[in-house]
Amino acid sequence: MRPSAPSVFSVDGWHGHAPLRDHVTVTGKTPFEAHGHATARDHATRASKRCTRTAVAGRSRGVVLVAVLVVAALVAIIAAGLMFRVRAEVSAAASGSRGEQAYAAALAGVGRAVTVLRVFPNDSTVWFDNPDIFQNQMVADDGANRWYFTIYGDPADPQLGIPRYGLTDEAGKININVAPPETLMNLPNMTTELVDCLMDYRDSDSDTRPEGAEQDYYDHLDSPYVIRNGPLGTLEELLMVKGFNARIIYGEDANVNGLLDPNEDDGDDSFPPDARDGHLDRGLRGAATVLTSEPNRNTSGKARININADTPPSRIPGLSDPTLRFILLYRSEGNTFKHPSELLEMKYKLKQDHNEIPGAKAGLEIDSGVKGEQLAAVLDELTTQAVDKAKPIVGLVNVNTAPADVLAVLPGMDPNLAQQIVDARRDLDTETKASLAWLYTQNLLDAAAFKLVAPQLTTRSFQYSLRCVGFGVPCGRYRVLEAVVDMGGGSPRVIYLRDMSRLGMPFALDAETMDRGR
Ligand SMILES: [Ca+2]
Ligand SMILES: [Ca+2]
Ligand SMILES: [Ca+2]
Ligand SMILES: [Ca+2]
Repeated sequence: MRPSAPSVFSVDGWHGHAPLRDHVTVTGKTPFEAHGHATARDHATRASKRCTRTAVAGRSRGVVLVAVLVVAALVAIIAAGLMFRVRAEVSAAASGSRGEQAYAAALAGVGRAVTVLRVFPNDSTVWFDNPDIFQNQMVADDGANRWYFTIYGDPADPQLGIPRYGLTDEAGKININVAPPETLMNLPNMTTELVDCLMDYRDSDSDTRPEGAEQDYYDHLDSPYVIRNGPLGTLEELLMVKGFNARIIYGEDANVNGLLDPNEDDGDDSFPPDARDGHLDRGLRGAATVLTSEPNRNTSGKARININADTPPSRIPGLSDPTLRFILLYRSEGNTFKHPSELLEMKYKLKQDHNEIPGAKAGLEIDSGVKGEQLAAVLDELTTQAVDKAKPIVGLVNVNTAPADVLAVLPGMDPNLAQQIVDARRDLDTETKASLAWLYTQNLLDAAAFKLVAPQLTTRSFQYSLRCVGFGVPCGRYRVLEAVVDMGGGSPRVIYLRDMSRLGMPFALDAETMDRGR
């Protein structure tokens, strides 16, 4: 039997989501740089220098506003050019010059996010939920209309109907490009068939897994296409994978606002179909990403030392000679380390005599000397993969920001342990949380359990996503953008931009708050 076409855009009446051509991945440069407006960065840098924490916290919101107005002015100039690159579909709500004003206002929001991340990359209290700098922010008054932006994200409780005004850390999600099958299987809405199909779609071979599908399946579709056989570029590319549809990716959240809207809780009475249970199934989207990576460098930005390299290191900052000797002996007997965390409380029985080191005879048990005190240095300074600037570490989950239900899906974790971690991290200071070692030194995990989870975890984040609505009052024109900002290169770059205006205004405008903001 000829296989039917995969349900890409039409399952259960799901026509609402933008096809793939609506997505763009802007690589290498910010929109400002991409269009040669180097001064945008200059302004932003100067602005960020002026922008002290108190200013952002409210003492002088005007300073930030001025900075954003400067960015917004530049953004307005380049908006038209960028639109051609994005090739976004222009919905009725967004047509005409006011639509472009709304688009520019939304882009100003992206600029605000970039500024905030540049100044406070590690302070989630500033960027996670902060209406003072993200809600109803006025960028221009053209006489006829006042133009605002609001940056929003999924709130903890979709039922309350209030968005969270802030950015989302992508490192708080599972990267489906590198997650092993057992992790994928634990994600919302996943089945063994979906996992096999995704694994086949992303693996480089053409060997079909038991319930999977390789190129030969896609060749026989009514409209055949070539599959990636590599990492997916966007989460929405999942729609190209056999078995996936919008219901699996977006759950019941048809307008992707993270809130439980009336039509998402009325069963089949109106689109979309839902369980009518007072609960919003947010689908795979809230827990999955394709965009996380971090440079293989220590916290000071220096290249890490590869303990699997042919020439073992002659010294390791923060580590003792016995540890260095341990690494040397272990490697010289043909072993390789899987991950630096393996060194924690590690013992090894020598198989050969090592005449160059006194006492190192076959049968001697040696000790790495790595305990809780050395663990942070081990994890920061060492790596087990070749150090290559072009080769970041992909898909680590930030143990300090990931929600409990995301931590729980990792191998070696369970819901109980994940919740304990989330509870414990609330009381820890930034310095303690700077290294993964806290999971061990705070007695949440013993050495064996730590080694199991450590290779999947990080305490750093480099990619942040946001959704931003730009709108005019009183005209009511609006545009909604989704963007991802990447900090991996040292300064923020917008690596993903999508116009999602066609999904509608994400929430009702709060006129009262806006009047206060005048
Ligand atoms: Ca395969
Ligand atoms: Ca394949
Ligand atoms: Ca919704
Ligand atoms: Ca419904």
